[in-house]
Amino acid sequence: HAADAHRTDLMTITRFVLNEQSKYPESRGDFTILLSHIVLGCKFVCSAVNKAGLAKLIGLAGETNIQGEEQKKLDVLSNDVFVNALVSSGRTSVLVSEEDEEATFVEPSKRGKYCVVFDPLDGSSNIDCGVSIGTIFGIYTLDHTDEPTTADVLKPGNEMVAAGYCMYGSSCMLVLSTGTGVHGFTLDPSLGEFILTHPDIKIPNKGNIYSVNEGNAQNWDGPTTKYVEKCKFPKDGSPAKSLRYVGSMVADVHRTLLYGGIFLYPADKKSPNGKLRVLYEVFPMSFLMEQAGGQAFTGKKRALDLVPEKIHERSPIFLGSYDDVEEIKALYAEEEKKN
Ligand code: P6P
Repeated sequence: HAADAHRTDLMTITRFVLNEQSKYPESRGDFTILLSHIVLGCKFVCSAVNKAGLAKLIGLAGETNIQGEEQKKLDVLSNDVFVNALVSSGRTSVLVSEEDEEATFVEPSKRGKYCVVFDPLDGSSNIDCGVSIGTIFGIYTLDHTDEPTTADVLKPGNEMVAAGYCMYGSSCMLVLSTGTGVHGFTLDPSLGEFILTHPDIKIPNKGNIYSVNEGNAQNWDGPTTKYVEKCKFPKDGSPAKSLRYVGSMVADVHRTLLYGGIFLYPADKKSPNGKLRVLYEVFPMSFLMEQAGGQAFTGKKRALDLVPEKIHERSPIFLGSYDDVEEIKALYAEEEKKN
């Protein structure tokens, strides 16, 4: 039977996580139940995003439908789906969403031992031009039985127990780490199941792609300016790097994870903390990069060691291939010595 195992022994994401969780004898399947609700949300969003192009015809997602009702924008719709799925899982106590100004505290009867931070539809401004967008999430455990507060999610990324993203592009891919490596699952629409297609993803130690919005170059600080200059005009005779920038974090990070290289959203004069959000963009992507053998740096420290003070706090971020990030860390260290 081994010969056609890939056809008859389907490793679905649920089965994969059950296998992983069976390593922890004390686990009672709570995480698996939580994850199955996140997966449900991703399947819904995948279907809605794929229909988005038809929205104008069938009045969905931000259009006025034939009854003249204002349909919800896709990112608001996605947020409602994820909040409802997470609350109904009965495994969460605190939720932080990019779409909601305040954290959601789950009612006592439905509380569980996890806190989830997420961006339900990151890069949603790219929907109308068909560019890949995605859901990004990170998971903390609740380590007390008192009333939950925002303190339960204002924790360093190094306390996250799992993180992942789902990319809605030419195919729907869910990339996940529960702390034992990074694994990629592709949605098989005919089965409605995410199937393991990329086991144990490792990012190349060095890449030849840099990914940054060059339009902000006039506002960058010294080390970032020097690093990008080095990518374009290498002094050591090595080939110049290629620039690839989609402008949708999930797409840029996914390419970096698979092909190697570095993704940068630096601080600049206009935004001293950069643009990307710590809890549900920087931390989950940094967690994945480290689990895949890469690293993530804020310009000052290891990204996962940041301790956020506000749930929508931003941070500069440099993440990707280990050796590439080392180079920009050295430039920031040099700058530090001068000051
Ligand atoms: P800029 C999308 O709006 C987003 O939040 C990320 O997905 C993406 O990496 C970044 O902003 C792009 O920002 O300033 O380059 O357009």
